[in-house]
Amino acid sequence: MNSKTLFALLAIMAVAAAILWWKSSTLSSSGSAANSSSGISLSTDPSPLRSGKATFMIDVKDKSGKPVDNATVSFDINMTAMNMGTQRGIATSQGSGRYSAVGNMSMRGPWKVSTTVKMPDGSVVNKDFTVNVP
Ligand SMILES: [Cu+2]
Repeated sequence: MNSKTLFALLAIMAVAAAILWWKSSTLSSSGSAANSSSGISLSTDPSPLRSGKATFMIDVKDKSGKPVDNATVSFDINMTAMNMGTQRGIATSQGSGRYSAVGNMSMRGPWKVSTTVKMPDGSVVNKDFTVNVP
């Protein structure tokens, strides 16, 4: 195999890997990188989501990447395109910088999970996530 063929193969593999990675990342954050100096990330159980009850895990880190335990994490869950009623409250601290909230995904489609995190130093960080119920 000459080096041109090898390069073409490597390029194809890189594209395939990128597609797989894109397909496996079901969560997309709508917060821009510019306003996320502190880290707020979201994961779900089940993942991917299904219709019905779901647990949202919100992980909070400070600017140096350390988990933040004494934050107040408010959440608001609704569909992106219609008002499905109010599902909001304060997420429960689980330790290690993780906070959990339960939502009821009563309809398939795109949902928005808005989080507002009040850090122990009093600063407030907002971050919205879009999740899909297939
Ligand atoms: Cu709906």
